[in-house]
Amino acid sequence: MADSAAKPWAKHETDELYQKAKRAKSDNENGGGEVGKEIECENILSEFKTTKVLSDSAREKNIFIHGKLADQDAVIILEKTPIREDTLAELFTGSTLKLEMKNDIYSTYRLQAPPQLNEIKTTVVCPATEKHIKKYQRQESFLVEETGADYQSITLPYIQKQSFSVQWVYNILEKKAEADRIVFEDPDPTVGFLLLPDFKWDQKQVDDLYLIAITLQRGIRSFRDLTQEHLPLLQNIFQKGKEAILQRYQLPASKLRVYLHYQPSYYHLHVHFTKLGYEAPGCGVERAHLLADVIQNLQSDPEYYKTRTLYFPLRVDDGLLSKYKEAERL
Ligand code: M7G
Repeated sequence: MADSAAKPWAKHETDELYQKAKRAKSDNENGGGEVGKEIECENILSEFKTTKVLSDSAREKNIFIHGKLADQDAVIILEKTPIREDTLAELFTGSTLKLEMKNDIYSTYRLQAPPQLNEIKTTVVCPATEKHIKKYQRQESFLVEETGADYQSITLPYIQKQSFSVQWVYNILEKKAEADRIVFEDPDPTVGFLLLPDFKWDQKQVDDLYLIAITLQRGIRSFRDLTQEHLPLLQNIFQKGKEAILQRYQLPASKLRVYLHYQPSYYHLHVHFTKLGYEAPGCGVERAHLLADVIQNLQSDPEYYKTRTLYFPLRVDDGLLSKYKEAERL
């Protein structure tokens, strides 16, 4: 693990959050209703009934499962987390070892780590919609070519009816959820944004750093809606986002991949900040567009994203793909 300098930060941060979370437990029990604090809670997963494994990866050590939680559809994501350098001493001294085989100078073991070093990052989406279940299912994809006219006649009508709810985004903007996770906030109504950890990141190490900047302005669905008038907003997110990450995580701009997705899953403008070198899901060229390029494109042509043909992958059972097929655009 490379960024050992950042570990004291990580440990301090998570310990503090954990303590705060424990204090928050009673608030929550009193019906505070705030979502997103890390609290000790009952094991709701003991009632989970698996319907189907949507996808899994031995390499990434994760599994996406569809099932029922109290009769509601749910998606559960289980993911083994990286081994941290700052926990090695505890891992070596506090574990038990079971020998699997020994041959000459080679031996393999099963190490049973203390429970606190053996956590599985768990994400629960409940109630999950059909669209969530499809999102996490491994599927074949097709590259779609979308002209400016296609966007108006095919994509826009579809996303206006079919896209994921952005209630979670509004909860963040209104500080009803994840307020204690905000890393940076610019409250300006036009160029302002909130920067906070993406829920894919457990914040325990900077190697897989992942934050999102969410614009305060509502109604900008994706970069198809951007024109030159949004340049100050984009430049502000780029500049202040990088500064905030340097200050908090000691990670310079030269170590960051800052980009937008097209198509996004959630149509409220947001920017992804990930650590360069970390292969975040969706960071491939067919989906991720560097914010630096987006800014330059708008500087050279105010109508760039209204008129350009854009390419993006769609999964085989994505309703939008059917629309492109119906329109004989595929
Ligand atoms: P996207 O490009 O719209 O979709 O990015 P993607 O999920 O297909 O990449 C939305 C980003 O927001 C993703 O990186 C998600 O992991 C993240 N995200 C989604 N939800 C529902 C939440 C949430 O409730 N809290 C936080 N902090 N991040 C979320």
